[in-house]
Amino acid sequence: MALTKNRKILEFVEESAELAQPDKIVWIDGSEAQINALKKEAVKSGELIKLNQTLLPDCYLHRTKVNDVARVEDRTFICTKNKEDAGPINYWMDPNEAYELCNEIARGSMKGRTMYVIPYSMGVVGSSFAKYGIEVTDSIYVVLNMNIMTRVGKDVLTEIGKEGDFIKGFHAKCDVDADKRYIMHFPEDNTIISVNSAYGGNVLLGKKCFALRIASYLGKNEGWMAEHMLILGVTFPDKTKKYVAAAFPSACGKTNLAMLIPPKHYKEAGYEIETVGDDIAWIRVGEDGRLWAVNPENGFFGVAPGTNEHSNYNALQSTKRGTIFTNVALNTDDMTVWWEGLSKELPEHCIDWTGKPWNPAKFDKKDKSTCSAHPNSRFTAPAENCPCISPEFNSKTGVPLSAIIFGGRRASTTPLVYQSRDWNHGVFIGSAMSSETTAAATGATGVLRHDPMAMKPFTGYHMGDYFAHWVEMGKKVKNPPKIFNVNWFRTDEKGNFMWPGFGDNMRVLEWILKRCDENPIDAVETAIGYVPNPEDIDISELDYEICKGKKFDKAALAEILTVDKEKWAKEAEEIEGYYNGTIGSRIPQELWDCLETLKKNCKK
Ligand code: OXD
Ligand code: MN
Repeated sequence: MALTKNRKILEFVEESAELAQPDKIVWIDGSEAQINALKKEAVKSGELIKLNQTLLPDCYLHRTKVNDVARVEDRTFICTKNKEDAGPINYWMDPNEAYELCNEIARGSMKGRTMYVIPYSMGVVGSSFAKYGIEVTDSIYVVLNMNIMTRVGKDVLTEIGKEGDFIKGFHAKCDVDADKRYIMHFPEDNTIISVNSAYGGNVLLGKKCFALRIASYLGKNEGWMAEHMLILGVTFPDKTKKYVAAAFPSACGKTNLAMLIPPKHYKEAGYEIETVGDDIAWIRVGEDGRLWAVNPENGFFGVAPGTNEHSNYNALQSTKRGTIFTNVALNTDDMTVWWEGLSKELPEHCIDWTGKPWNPAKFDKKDKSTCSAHPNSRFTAPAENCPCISPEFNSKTGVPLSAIIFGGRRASTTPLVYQSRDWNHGVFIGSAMSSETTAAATGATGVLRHDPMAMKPFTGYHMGDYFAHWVEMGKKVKNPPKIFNVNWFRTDEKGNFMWPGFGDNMRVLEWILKRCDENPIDAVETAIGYVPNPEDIDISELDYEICKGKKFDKAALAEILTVDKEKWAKEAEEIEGYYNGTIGSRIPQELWDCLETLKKNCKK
């Protein structure tokens, strides 16, 4: 039975049903009884595998089709009336053509299936940040994941009310045919359509599709920002707190930074980290002239491989109950899960992510095809499980930001950390970000590509206008956060990482926040911005081997803080090529000016 009298919602559901012709329509009310019944049904049909309920209570494993394991950027479209408005780096399709194409694909596709209607909220229901969506889908997996990742249920419908607006999301898995897979966004119609996929990033429509692509477009028009950023809080020994948002491309360690455990001597001194979010931040200007951020999600859709007790204890703990694992290995000895990097010892009896017995003797960590878990295998875990979840997680106003951090995977050139000279220079740094590609999207991995503000795959409009929006936002904030860039991934000539990363990133965070003090710690002005004096980064009690027998020391720190002007002159040329050749005409003058300054500084 329909759970609302909102005419627009009823029409959307009716139209979707007329098109897809499901046998049955089920409204998701968010009750435990309904969710439990769906889990049972999914286990019965084989869509979910029930895991060891003593060791992993209420946890399940799901396997996608082998052709459906990551976001598909080349099949993800922004469908604006004018092609120009989607911009030069989004795939574009004419909206009429896109609707027609998807309707053709989806027609009758739910025959013999049930269509679920999911009312969900991005943000705390009833808060001024919150935005609402209705996703219809023929996948129980989607319902159960949405129920973890967003706030689902009747109270969302009550908030939308009789007349309220919402984002329409239509998902039909069809035959999971990769050649007919489309993820379409219609920002001018507040609509998303996803067909022929069942992989999280393509089908949990609240996440990338709504909370980033559609929301970034809404943010531009309404004067706020939707960003691909984690949010964390740092408590200092004197019990004061500061909050930071950080944008790194997919699978570059946002979840790890958001949940980091400080080194022992920091903990003993009283430093603590709390997690507000690990992937998405919605940011508004507060009445106090600062930027305030909320995490619109309700769970973590984290990358499993590499997650272990040491790399991210808090993430691992978050997966211990109420979690859905996707494409990890099944340890048949005790019906738990395993993935590469979870433990040093390899389990003897596993079924790999494709459903076949796995032979640990053949495992070669350099050959992905021998892995038991897919490199982009995931856990969908409730945020409330996280031992370091922030008390502000459910705040209706969000948290005030002291710093914004950009970062990517760069083997060379980019120092461990540097600070922009001012807001616009910070926007320039974000706009010029490049990073090596990862398994989060289909295509080659390890290829250096531009990924401005880590938003290349997620901006719902023209990237030049997006840069201009950042510049405009800077004019509205009286007390803007300071902007920084970090690079945890610098390597030596043998390819060894030169910085330990993980918990030791606390040492860099400390410097960043000291730069945000009223009386900031000193720094060295360089061609690209402010770099720490090496003695101002605490490397005490750091035990890290850069390469065989060589310990990380002051000299190694100085090396990863160097700014090589020759390399940066080349980088500036490269950025100019990207600006001119790829983004083009809509780049604001303020950023061109920053580029000129960089070029000049590198010549001096
Ligand atoms: C994600 C991604 O899943 O960025 O968060 O791909
Ligand atoms: Mn992401």
